[in-house]
Amino acid sequence: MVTFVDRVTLHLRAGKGGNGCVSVRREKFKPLAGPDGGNGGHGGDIVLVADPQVTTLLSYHHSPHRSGGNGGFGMGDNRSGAAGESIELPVPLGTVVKDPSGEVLVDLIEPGMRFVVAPGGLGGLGNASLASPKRKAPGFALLGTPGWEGDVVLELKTVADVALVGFPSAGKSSLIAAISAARPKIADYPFTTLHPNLGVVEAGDVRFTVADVPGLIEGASSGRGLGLEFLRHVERCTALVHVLDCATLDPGRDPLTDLDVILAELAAYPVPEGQLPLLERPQVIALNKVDVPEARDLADLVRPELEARGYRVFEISTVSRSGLRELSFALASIVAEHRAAQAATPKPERVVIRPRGAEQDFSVRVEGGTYGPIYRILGAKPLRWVQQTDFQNDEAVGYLADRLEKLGVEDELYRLGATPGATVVIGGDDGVIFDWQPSLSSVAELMTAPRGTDPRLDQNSRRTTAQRRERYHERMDAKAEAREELEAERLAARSEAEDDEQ
Ligand SMILES: Nc1nc2c(ncn2[C@@H]2O[C@H](COP(=O)(O)OP(=O)(O)OP(=O)(O)O)[C@@H](O)[C@H]2O)c(=O)[nH]1
Ligand SMILES: [Mg+2]
Repeated sequence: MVTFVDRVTLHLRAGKGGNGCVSVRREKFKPLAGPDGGNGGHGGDIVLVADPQVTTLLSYHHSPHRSGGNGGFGMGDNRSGAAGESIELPVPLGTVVKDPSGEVLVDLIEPGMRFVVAPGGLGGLGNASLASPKRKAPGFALLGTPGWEGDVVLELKTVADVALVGFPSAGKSSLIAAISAARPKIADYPFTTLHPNLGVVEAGDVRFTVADVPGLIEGASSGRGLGLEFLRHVERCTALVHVLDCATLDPGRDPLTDLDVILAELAAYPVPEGQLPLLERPQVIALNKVDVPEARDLADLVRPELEARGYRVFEISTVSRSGLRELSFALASIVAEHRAAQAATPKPERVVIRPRGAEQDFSVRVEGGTYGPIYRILGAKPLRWVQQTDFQNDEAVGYLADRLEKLGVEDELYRLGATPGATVVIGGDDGVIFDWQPSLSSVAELMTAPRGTDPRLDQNSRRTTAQRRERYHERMDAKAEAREELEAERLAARSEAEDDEQ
């Protein structure tokens, strides 16, 4: 069975960037001829592409986990790592990409539109690229950063010019089948259509798309029948056609009451901001099934009333095909008029994607902790720099400190009252924790240290075993003292109590 899938959650992992390489060129009489470690390759992106050939999100429903290729590691002799393979995911036109909280990231409505939904990680620089006049022979390289990882929701909204709405079995699917090449399921029981069908209609030199929507009933806006959920597919339509069944034998139903019920339901449908409410769009009426004699009589009866209410009315039959041509041409002219008006007015602003975290370089948040305040550094740059740092390598850690200093992180910490030894965390819950040792940039620049070292790190802040042992004894002594004091207090209290008793 083919299921119609109009909403899927994708679990994405873009490729990781390759690590940079630390390498030193060797020449015959010059064993240390300069750094030549190449850069790591960038991780592969995951890109969504609006593809007119694709009509459903089904393939993502079956395999929602997608990942990009990892970048290759840099190598000696200035060889860069290969870029990770990017993957392209074709999606139907009209796919809306949202983050799990429901915020729209992009609306892929034009053929060929591309959206880098998960950017790959950056390749790390090799030590050749990190060399500078001040740092002639870096003994470290940057690590590749992880690619973007997370979930996005794809939601398909059919992009149709004209929407057919009406009660179940009014003949919406029959109409679409009669005026286009679409072959939807048609049957004489309600709710035959469980998902919108799309057909392309050609009338004169106008080509437009028509969608039918699963039948609506009274109370659809509160979830009866299939509800109004499917109306989101026609949210963007230019015009509506009310398909009214003139041959129904159901008690209490006739074209006029049917229309009023549908109008009430449509009025309850909230369109997204910036779009015209459904009932303010052009609407025409198709009185269907006039091949049945009683239906034709009824159509003739209600027609004047509908026209008096301002509607253009077409009497049609999808069986005898009468009236279809007139209806198609009328719709074509509405669509063409709308398109001309659209072309004349400047295009509405396209969805702009906010670059994540680009508003500010970094921010420092002071949090209260059991052992004094914690200074939490947040921001895209510091987080990336931490990911790029090889914490096994003192020089790489020194480089990180330099970068943070240059960004102004140290100044900000001073401003917020951090003192040497304060706890500094870079990142969120899984951030990296430091004891802050302020560096004086001027001092750092004056110092010339041998390759592979950073003098600031030589001031080893870790206590030696002897120091630790000393601290331990001090603590034990203090504890013993406290215990003695308590004991003395207890005894004093007891003797007092005994005194009272006597
Ligand atoms: N006599 C006659 N019967 C029609 C006409 N159009 C549709 N029908 C019949 O009406 C029934 C319902 O048609 P559908 O096209 O499935 O109706 P629908 O509006 O798509 O219904 P749902 O998908 O359930 O909302 C079918 O048995 C059709 O054969 C028509 O012009 N004349
Ligand atoms: Mg149908």
